[in-house]
Amino acid sequence: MNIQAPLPLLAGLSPTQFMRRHWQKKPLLVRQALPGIKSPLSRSEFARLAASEDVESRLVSAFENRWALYPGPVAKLPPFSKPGWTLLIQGLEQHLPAAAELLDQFRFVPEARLDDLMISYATDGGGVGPHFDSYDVFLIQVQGQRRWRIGRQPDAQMRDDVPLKIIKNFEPEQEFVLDAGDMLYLPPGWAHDGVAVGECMTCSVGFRTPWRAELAKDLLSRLMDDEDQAYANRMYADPKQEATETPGLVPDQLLAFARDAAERALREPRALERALGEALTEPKPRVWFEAGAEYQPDQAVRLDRRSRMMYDKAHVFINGESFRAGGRDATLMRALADSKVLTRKQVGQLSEGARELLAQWVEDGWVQNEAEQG
Ligand SMILES: [Mn+2]
Repeated sequence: MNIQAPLPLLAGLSPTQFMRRHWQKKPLLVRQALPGIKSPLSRSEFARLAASEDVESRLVSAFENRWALYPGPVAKLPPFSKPGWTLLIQGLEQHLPAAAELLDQFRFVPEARLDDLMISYATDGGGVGPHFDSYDVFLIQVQGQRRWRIGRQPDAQMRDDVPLKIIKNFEPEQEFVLDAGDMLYLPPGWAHDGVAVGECMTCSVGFRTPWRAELAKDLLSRLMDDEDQAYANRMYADPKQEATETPGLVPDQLLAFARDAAERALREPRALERALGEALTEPKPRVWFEAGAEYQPDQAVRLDRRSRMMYDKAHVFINGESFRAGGRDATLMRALADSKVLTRKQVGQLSEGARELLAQWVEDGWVQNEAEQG
Protein backbone atom coordinates (compact mmCIF):
# COMPACT_ATOMS: atom_id res chain seq x y z
CA MET A 1 0.00 0.00 0.00
CA ASN A 2 1.31 3.44 -0.92
CA ILE A 3 0.82 5.31 2.34
CA GLN A 4 1.50 8.68 0.70
CA ALA A 5 -1.25 8.37 -1.91
CA PRO A 6 -4.54 10.21 -1.28
CA LEU A 7 -7.44 7.79 -0.89
CA PRO A 8 -11.20 8.27 -1.42
CA LEU A 9 -11.51 5.93 1.60
CA LEU A 10 -9.99 8.68 3.77
CA ALA A 11 -11.70 11.68 2.13
CA GLY A 12 -8.69 12.37 -0.08
CA LEU A 13 -6.17 12.14 2.75
CA SER A 14 -3.25 9.76 2.44
CA PRO A 15 -2.92 7.11 5.15
CA THR A 16 0.07 9.10 6.46
CA GLN A 17 -2.01 12.30 6.75
CA PHE A 18 -4.96 10.47 8.25
CA MET A 19 -2.82 8.86 10.96
CA ARG A 20 -1.19 12.19 11.86
CA ARG A 21 -4.34 14.30 11.87
CA HIS A 22 -7.16 12.00 12.95
CA TRP A 23 -6.00 8.66 14.38
CA GLN A 24 -6.71 8.66 18.15
CA LYS A 25 -7.30 12.42 17.89
CA LYS A 26 -10.48 13.52 16.12
CA PRO A 27 -13.42 12.14 14.14
CA LEU A 28 -13.55 12.11 10.34
CA LEU A 29 -16.70 11.87 8.26
CA VAL A 30 -16.10 10.52 4.76
CA ARG A 31 -18.91 10.81 2.22
CA GLN A 32 -18.67 8.00 -0.35
CA ALA A 33 -15.55 6.45 1.14
CA LEU A 34 -16.54 3.19 -0.55
CA PRO A 35 -18.84 4.13 -3.44
CA GLY A 36 -20.98 1.30 -4.75
CA ILE A 37 -20.28 -0.90 -1.71
CA LYS A 38 -22.61 -3.85 -1.40
CA SER A 39 -23.51 -5.61 1.79
CA PRO A 40 -21.19 -8.62 2.11
CA LEU A 41 -24.17 -10.80 2.99
CA SER A 42 -27.91 -11.15 2.43
CA ARG A 43 -30.63 -11.21 5.11
CA SER A 44 -30.83 -15.01 4.90
CA GLU A 45 -27.03 -15.43 5.20
CA PHE A 46 -27.21 -13.07 8.14
CA ALA A 47 -29.82 -15.22 9.82
CA ARG A 48 -27.77 -18.37 9.14
CA LEU A 49 -24.61 -16.86 10.73
CA ALA A 50 -26.63 -15.57 13.69
CA ALA A 51 -27.82 -19.11 14.41
CA SER A 52 -24.33 -20.67 14.19
CA GLU A 53 -22.38 -21.80 17.28
CA ASP A 54 -19.15 -20.83 15.50
CA VAL A 55 -20.15 -17.19 15.20
CA GLU A 56 -20.08 -14.55 17.92
CA SER A 57 -23.36 -12.68 17.75
CA ARG A 58 -25.83 -10.77 19.91
CA LEU A 59 -29.32 -9.43 19.52
CA VAL A 60 -30.34 -6.09 21.00
CA SER A 61 -33.93 -4.94 21.00
CA ALA A 62 -35.75 -1.92 22.29
CA PHE A 63 -39.39 -2.93 21.93
CA GLU A 64 -41.79 -0.56 23.71
CA ASN A 65 -38.77 1.36 25.02
CA ARG A 66 -37.50 -1.62 26.97
CA TRP A 67 -33.88 -2.55 26.21
CA ALA A 68 -33.03 -6.26 26.01
CA LEU A 69 -29.82 -8.09 25.17
CA TYR A 70 -29.68 -11.71 24.00
CA PRO A 71 -26.24 -13.32 23.52
CA GLY A 72 -25.99 -15.51 20.42
CA PRO A 73 -26.40 -17.92 18.82
CA VAL A 74 -29.83 -16.59 17.94
CA ALA A 75 -31.92 -19.42 16.49
CA LYS A 76 -34.88 -17.27 15.52
CA LEU A 77 -34.66 -13.59 14.67
CA PRO A 78 -37.57 -11.22 15.32
CA PRO A 79 -39.63 -10.51 12.18
CA PHE A 80 -37.80 -8.30 9.66
CA SER A 81 -40.96 -6.20 9.52
CA LYS A 82 -40.77 -5.38 13.24
CA PRO A 83 -38.94 -2.11 14.04
CA GLY A 84 -36.48 -1.57 16.90
CA TRP A 85 -34.05 -4.48 16.88
CA THR A 86 -30.50 -5.07 15.77
CA LEU A 87 -28.29 -8.11 15.41
CA LEU A 88 -24.50 -7.82 15.67
CA ILE A 89 -22.00 -10.33 14.32
CA GLN A 90 -18.32 -10.13 15.30
CA GLY A 91 -15.37 -11.48 13.31
CA LEU A 92 -17.17 -11.44 9.96
CA GLU A 93 -13.80 -11.57 8.16
CA GLN A 94 -13.36 -15.15 9.41
CA HIS A 95 -16.53 -16.24 7.68
CA LEU A 96 -16.69 -14.24 4.45
CA PRO A 97 -13.88 -13.46 1.99
CA ALA A 98 -15.58 -10.16 1.00
CA ALA A 99 -15.46 -9.06 4.64
CA ALA A 100 -11.76 -9.98 4.87
CA GLU A 101 -11.10 -7.85 1.77
CA LEU A 102 -12.91 -4.90 3.31
CA LEU A 103 -10.84 -5.21 6.49
CA ASP A 104 -7.63 -5.40 4.43
CA GLN A 105 -8.24 -1.85 3.18
CA PHE A 106 -7.38 -0.68 6.70
CA ARG A 107 -3.98 -2.35 6.85
CA PHE A 108 -2.25 1.02 6.93
CA VAL A 109 -2.69 0.38 10.68
CA PRO A 110 -0.48 -2.42 12.03
CA GLU A 111 -2.04 -5.87 12.01
CA ALA A 112 -1.28 -6.09 15.73
CA ARG A 113 -3.85 -3.31 16.29
CA LEU A 114 -6.54 -4.49 13.88
CA ASP A 115 -9.15 -6.59 15.60
CA ASP A 116 -12.09 -7.57 13.46
CA LEU A 117 -14.96 -6.58 11.22
CA MET A 118 -18.32 -6.45 12.93
CA ILE A 119 -21.58 -6.13 11.03
CA SER A 120 -24.87 -5.00 12.41
CA TYR A 121 -28.21 -5.46 10.78
CA ALA A 122 -31.00 -3.24 12.12
CA THR A 123 -34.64 -2.68 11.40
CA ASP A 124 -36.02 0.87 11.51
CA GLY A 125 -35.07 2.58 14.77
CA GLY A 126 -32.71 -0.25 15.78
CA GLY A 127 -29.43 0.44 17.58
CA VAL A 128 -27.50 -0.30 20.76
CA GLY A 129 -28.05 3.08 22.41
CA PRO A 130 -25.58 5.91 23.13
CA HIS A 131 -22.30 4.45 24.42
CA PHE A 132 -18.50 4.75 24.54
CA ASP A 133 -15.95 2.33 23.13
CA SER A 134 -12.40 2.11 24.40
CA TYR A 135 -11.01 1.62 20.91
CA ASP A 136 -10.95 3.41 17.56
CA VAL A 137 -13.65 2.51 15.09
CA PHE A 138 -14.45 3.02 11.41
CA LEU A 139 -18.23 2.83 10.91
CA ILE A 140 -19.05 1.93 7.33
CA GLN A 141 -22.60 2.16 6.06
CA VAL A 142 -23.03 -0.78 3.69
CA GLN A 143 -26.77 -0.69 3.11
CA GLY A 144 -29.59 1.74 3.86
CA GLN A 145 -29.20 4.72 6.19
CA ARG A 146 -28.15 5.25 9.79
CA ARG A 147 -28.29 8.45 11.83
CA TRP A 148 -25.20 8.95 13.99
CA ARG A 149 -25.08 11.41 16.84
CA ILE A 150 -21.65 11.89 18.42
CA GLY A 151 -20.11 13.96 21.20
CA ARG A 152 -17.21 14.16 23.63
CA GLN A 153 -19.61 13.56 26.54
CA PRO A 154 -17.86 14.70 29.72
CA ASP A 155 -20.58 13.08 31.87
CA ALA A 156 -19.65 9.37 31.81
CA GLN A 157 -22.54 8.14 34.01
CA MET A 158 -24.25 5.01 32.72
CA ARG A 159 -27.86 3.99 33.09
CA ASP A 160 -28.23 1.33 35.76
CA ASP A 161 -31.67 0.12 34.69
CA VAL A 162 -30.68 -1.56 31.41
CA PRO A 163 -28.65 -4.68 30.47
CA LEU A 164 -26.41 -2.66 28.13
CA LYS A 165 -23.82 0.05 28.71
CA ILE A 166 -25.93 3.07 27.80
CA ILE A 167 -24.97 6.66 28.63
CA LYS A 168 -27.38 8.26 31.09
CA ASN A 169 -27.35 11.87 29.92
CA PHE A 170 -26.19 11.79 26.33
CA GLU A 171 -25.34 15.24 24.94
CA PRO A 172 -24.62 14.89 21.23
CA GLU A 173 -22.64 17.66 19.54
CA GLN A 174 -22.91 16.57 15.92
CA GLU A 175 -25.33 14.56 13.83
CA PHE A 176 -24.86 12.87 10.47
CA VAL A 177 -27.04 10.60 8.37
CA LEU A 178 -24.82 8.06 6.62
CA ASP A 179 -25.82 6.61 3.25
CA ALA A 180 -24.46 3.39 1.79
CA GLY A 181 -20.75 3.96 1.03
CA ASP A 182 -20.30 6.69 3.69
CA MET A 183 -17.95 6.17 6.63
CA LEU A 184 -17.38 7.75 10.03
CA TYR A 185 -14.12 7.39 11.96
CA LEU A 186 -14.24 7.86 15.73
CA PRO A 187 -11.30 7.90 18.13
CA PRO A 188 -11.59 6.03 21.45
CA GLY A 189 -13.84 7.56 24.06
CA TRP A 190 -16.17 9.50 21.73
CA ALA A 191 -19.76 8.90 22.70
CA HIS A 192 -21.91 7.74 19.78
CA ASP A 193 -25.41 6.60 19.03
CA GLY A 194 -26.37 5.07 15.70
CA VAL A 195 -30.03 4.62 14.89
CA ALA A 196 -31.24 2.86 11.75
CA VAL A 197 -33.35 4.98 9.40
CA GLY A 198 -35.33 2.17 7.83
CA GLU A 199 -33.66 -1.22 7.47
CA CYS A 200 -29.87 -0.93 7.30
CA MET A 201 -26.51 -2.64 7.65
CA THR A 202 -23.36 -1.12 9.09
CA CYS A 203 -19.85 -2.59 9.29
CA SER A 204 -17.41 -1.57 12.02
CA VAL A 205 -13.67 -1.99 11.79
CA GLY A 206 -12.61 -2.59 15.38
CA PHE A 207 -9.19 -2.35 16.96
CA ARG A 208 -7.36 -4.13 19.76
CA THR A 209 -6.39 -1.92 22.61
CA PRO A 210 -4.77 -4.10 25.26
CA TRP A 211 -4.88 -3.01 28.87
CA ARG A 212 -1.47 -2.97 30.46
CA ALA A 213 -2.43 -5.44 33.19
CA GLU A 214 -4.12 -7.85 30.76
CA LEU A 215 -1.11 -7.86 28.41
CA ALA A 216 1.38 -8.27 31.26
CA LYS A 217 -0.62 -11.20 32.63
CA ASP A 218 -0.67 -12.94 29.26
CA LEU A 219 3.04 -12.33 28.59
CA LEU A 220 4.23 -13.33 32.06
CA SER A 221 2.24 -16.56 31.98
CA ARG A 222 3.68 -17.36 28.54
CA LEU A 223 7.20 -16.66 29.82
CA MET A 224 6.69 -18.92 32.81
CA ASP A 225 5.16 -21.69 30.70
CA ASP A 226 8.35 -21.89 28.69
CA GLU A 227 9.90 -24.72 30.73
CA ASP A 228 12.74 -25.31 28.31
CA GLN A 229 14.47 -22.20 29.53
CA ALA A 230 17.47 -22.69 31.79
CA TYR A 231 16.05 -20.22 34.34
CA ALA A 232 12.94 -22.34 34.79
CA ASN A 233 14.69 -25.47 36.00
CA ARG A 234 15.92 -24.44 39.36
CA MET A 235 14.28 -25.37 42.62
CA TYR A 236 14.34 -23.25 45.73
CA ALA A 237 16.92 -24.35 48.33
CA ASP A 238 17.59 -22.91 51.81
CA PRO A 239 20.42 -24.81 53.50
CA LYS A 240 21.04 -21.78 55.74
CA GLN A 241 17.45 -21.42 56.99
CA GLU A 242 17.59 -21.00 60.78
CA ALA A 243 14.95 -22.22 63.21
CA THR A 244 12.20 -19.59 63.44
CA GLU A 245 9.94 -18.24 66.20
CA THR A 246 7.80 -16.46 63.58
CA PRO A 247 6.76 -19.24 61.19
CA GLY A 248 4.14 -16.98 59.58
CA LEU A 249 6.77 -14.60 58.20
CA VAL A 250 7.70 -14.99 54.50
CA PRO A 251 11.46 -15.52 54.35
CA ASP A 252 13.41 -12.67 52.67
CA GLN A 253 15.38 -15.31 50.81
CA LEU A 254 12.21 -16.70 49.23
CA LEU A 255 11.18 -13.21 48.11
CA ALA A 256 14.62 -12.77 46.54
CA PHE A 257 14.25 -16.14 44.77
CA ALA A 258 10.83 -15.14 43.41
CA ARG A 259 12.05 -11.75 42.22
CA ASP A 260 15.05 -13.35 40.56
CA ALA A 261 12.84 -15.91 38.81
CA ALA A 262 10.58 -13.23 37.33
CA GLU A 263 13.48 -10.99 36.34
CA ARG A 264 15.39 -13.82 34.69
CA ALA A 265 12.35 -14.69 32.61
CA LEU A 266 12.07 -11.09 31.42
CA ARG A 267 15.81 -10.82 30.77
CA GLU A 268 16.04 -14.05 28.77
CA PRO A 269 17.13 -12.99 25.28
CA ARG A 270 14.18 -12.73 22.87
CA ALA A 271 11.77 -14.37 25.32
CA LEU A 272 9.50 -11.34 25.74
CA GLU A 273 9.60 -10.64 21.99
CA ARG A 274 8.57 -14.23 21.36
CA ALA A 275 5.78 -14.17 23.95
CA LEU A 276 4.39 -10.93 22.51
CA GLY A 277 4.43 -12.20 18.93
CA GLU A 278 2.78 -15.46 19.93
CA ALA A 279 0.15 -13.63 21.99
CA LEU A 280 -0.66 -11.19 19.18
CA THR A 281 -1.09 -13.91 16.57
CA GLU A 282 -3.00 -16.36 18.76
CA PRO A 283 -6.22 -17.31 16.93
CA LYS A 284 -9.43 -16.25 18.64
CA PRO A 285 -11.39 -18.96 20.47
CA ARG A 286 -13.93 -19.61 17.70
CA VAL A 287 -11.41 -19.76 14.86
CA TRP A 288 -10.70 -23.08 13.20
CA PHE A 289 -8.83 -23.93 10.01
CA GLU A 290 -9.70 -26.35 7.23
CA ALA A 291 -6.71 -28.67 7.43
CA GLY A 292 -5.68 -31.38 5.00
CA ALA A 293 -4.83 -29.62 1.75
CA GLU A 294 -1.85 -30.99 -0.15
CA TYR A 295 1.03 -28.63 -0.74
CA GLN A 296 1.91 -27.85 -4.36
CA PRO A 297 5.56 -26.74 -4.39
CA ASP A 298 5.44 -24.83 -7.70
CA GLN A 299 2.55 -22.53 -6.88
CA ALA A 300 2.03 -19.12 -5.35
CA VAL A 301 0.62 -19.06 -1.81
CA ARG A 302 -1.87 -16.85 0.00
CA LEU A 303 -2.39 -16.46 3.73
CA ASP A 304 -5.74 -17.88 4.83
CA ARG A 305 -8.12 -15.08 5.82
CA ARG A 306 -8.26 -16.48 9.37
CA SER A 307 -4.48 -16.55 9.82
CA ARG A 308 -2.69 -13.89 11.79
CA MET A 309 0.93 -13.44 10.74
CA MET A 310 3.45 -10.89 12.03
CA TYR A 311 7.18 -10.59 12.53
CA ASP A 312 9.87 -8.78 14.47
CA LYS A 313 13.62 -8.42 13.95
CA ALA A 314 14.40 -12.04 14.79
CA HIS A 315 11.14 -14.00 14.41
CA VAL A 316 8.19 -14.79 12.25
CA PHE A 317 4.91 -15.41 14.07
CA ILE A 318 1.88 -17.19 12.73
CA ASN A 319 -1.23 -18.27 14.63
CA GLY A 320 0.42 -18.32 18.04
CA GLU A 321 3.67 -19.99 16.97
CA SER A 322 7.09 -18.43 16.56
CA PHE A 323 10.02 -19.24 14.31
CA ARG A 324 13.54 -17.81 14.17
CA ALA A 325 14.18 -16.43 10.72
CA GLY A 326 17.09 -14.64 9.11
CA GLY A 327 18.48 -13.77 5.69
CA ARG A 328 16.43 -14.36 2.58
CA ASP A 329 13.89 -16.61 4.30
CA ALA A 330 13.10 -13.80 6.75
CA THR A 331 12.69 -11.28 3.92
CA LEU A 332 10.27 -13.59 2.11
CA MET A 333 8.28 -14.55 5.21
CA ARG A 334 7.95 -10.87 6.13
CA ALA A 335 6.63 -10.24 2.61
CA LEU A 336 4.03 -12.96 3.20
CA ALA A 337 3.00 -11.32 6.49
CA ASP A 338 2.78 -7.84 4.94
CA SER A 339 1.13 -8.63 1.61
CA LYS A 340 -0.54 -11.97 2.48
CA VAL A 341 0.83 -13.49 -0.74
CA LEU A 342 4.04 -14.99 -2.09
CA THR A 343 4.43 -15.37 -5.83
CA ARG A 344 5.58 -18.65 -7.32
CA LYS A 345 8.98 -17.06 -7.91
CA GLN A 346 9.27 -15.99 -4.26
CA VAL A 347 8.28 -19.46 -3.07
CA GLY A 348 11.09 -20.83 -5.26
CA GLN A 349 13.60 -18.62 -3.43
CA LEU A 350 12.83 -20.06 0.02
CA SER A 351 15.33 -22.43 1.63
CA GLU A 352 14.40 -26.08 1.89
CA GLY A 353 13.66 -25.72 5.60
CA ALA A 354 11.38 -22.75 5.03
CA ARG A 355 9.57 -24.55 2.25
CA GLU A 356 8.94 -27.51 4.55
CA LEU A 357 7.44 -25.09 7.04
CA LEU A 358 5.26 -23.58 4.33
CA ALA A 359 4.13 -27.08 3.31
CA GLN A 360 3.12 -27.72 6.92
CA TRP A 361 1.16 -24.45 7.02
CA VAL A 362 -0.66 -25.41 3.82
CA GLU A 363 -1.56 -28.79 5.33
CA ASP A 364 -2.76 -27.06 8.50
CA GLY A 365 -4.93 -24.71 6.43
CA TRP A 366 -3.06 -21.59 7.57
CA VAL A 367 -1.84 -20.83 4.05
CA GLN A 368 -3.32 -21.81 0.71
CA ASN A 369 -1.82 -22.69 -2.61
CA GLU A 370 -3.03 -20.41 -5.31
CA ALA A 371 -2.77 -20.51 -9.07
CA GLU A 372 -0.84 -17.44 -10.20
CA GLN A 373 -3.00 -14.53 -11.32
CA GLY A 374 -2.17 -11.93 -13.95
MN1 LIG B 1 -19.67 1.59 19.31
